[in-house]
Amino acid sequence: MSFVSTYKPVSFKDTNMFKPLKVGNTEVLHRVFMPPLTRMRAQHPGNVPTSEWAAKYYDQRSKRPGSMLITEGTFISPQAGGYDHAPGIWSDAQVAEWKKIFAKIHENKSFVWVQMWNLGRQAGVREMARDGLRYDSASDGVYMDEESEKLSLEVKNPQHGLTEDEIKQYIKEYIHAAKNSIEAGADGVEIHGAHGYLLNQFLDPLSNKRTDKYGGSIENRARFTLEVVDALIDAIGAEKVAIRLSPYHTYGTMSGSKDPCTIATMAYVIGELEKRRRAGKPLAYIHMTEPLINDNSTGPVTEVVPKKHEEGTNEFIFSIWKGPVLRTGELGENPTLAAKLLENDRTMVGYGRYYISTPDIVDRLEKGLPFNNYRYKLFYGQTAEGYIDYPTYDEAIKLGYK
Ligand code: FMN
Repeated sequence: MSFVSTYKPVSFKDTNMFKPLKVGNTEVLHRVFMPPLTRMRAQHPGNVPTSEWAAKYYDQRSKRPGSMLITEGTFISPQAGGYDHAPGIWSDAQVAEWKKIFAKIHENKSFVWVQMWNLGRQAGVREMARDGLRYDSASDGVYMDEESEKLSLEVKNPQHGLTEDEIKQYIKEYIHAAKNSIEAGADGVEIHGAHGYLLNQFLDPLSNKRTDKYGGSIENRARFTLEVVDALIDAIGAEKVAIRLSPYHTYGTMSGSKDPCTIATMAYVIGELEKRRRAGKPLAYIHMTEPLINDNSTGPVTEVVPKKHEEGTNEFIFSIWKGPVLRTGELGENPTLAAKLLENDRTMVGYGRYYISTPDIVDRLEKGLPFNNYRYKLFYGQTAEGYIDYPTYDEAIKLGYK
């Protein structure tokens, strides 16, 4: 293994990166955060985190006091799931394991947010059929692609558009999972509204063909997302709630920037969140996925080759939303861009793949030291290898990294 040598590391010591920032009820001591990173190391059946490994993994990455970590996508209920080795936070057994993980993070004086995940039509349809669970989305039969349609019909679990009662049930499950997260010690929750998962399927007219109050106009398509937001504000308090959005992404067969109206939908949601902020219910932050050509970086199974950023920008959020903004997407390879984003005093920057490979990434960003290369083939899998065996800088030097 070796250090990344394809670009020259720079020190962020004298930028806003090392200024504290209030996020929800927490005060982070620097503006680097670990974005949600699915690692597929939970136990099946039960979707229980493997805490001996996971506690070490999150411990290694929260050693720098005042760091902010967002957990990997975490299912709010079995019906919201569909990957055997991703964790959930609906059961007592899961909460017990998360408690141990969050305790480690807090021992390091760092903070943790749980990403609330609901896959919709990105679920493994075979696994859903095996477990007697529906294959949900906004609308009946609007498949991501031919392959998922074929498989879904083969296993006799056709894509199902949610009924209003089922939407209400999901909202209850979001509340239950959010309360469990707080009980387990989390500092807050991030609603996953991005990357083509269920809430994004409702937001996007390509997957949402409904004719009721959850489909058609922007207001209607945004209704489910905002109902989840409001339910969680009531359940755990606005300062403990956040959301992730990805206006430009086509992952999961979303419109992204192919549809010039996508930004209008996102701007509406963000405007509604700003209204709540002004009414004394401020969400902790909004997390924006940056516009990338390489959609693989939402969860690659092949190596990510950085490409230039596509036309489009998330800057529009600053004219609407006046709270903290988190931004993630190929910033590891683009230090100049990261520095530019940090000039805005409400901004935090996320490093995904390099937080996996570089547990002490914050120290290295401060000192201008190179990151460790990552092994993308080990991003997912039930191994300690590629998970808890990445060295700190000093360890890497001893190991002979070049
Ligand atoms: N994004 C999420 O919102 N939830 C996830 O669970 C999630 N899992 C990911 C798993 C892997 C292995 C990778 C590489 C990315 C994942 N992402 C997920 C996207 C990252 O949060 C991030 O946006 C992406 O890696 C781009 O940042 P980077 O260029 O710094 O890696």
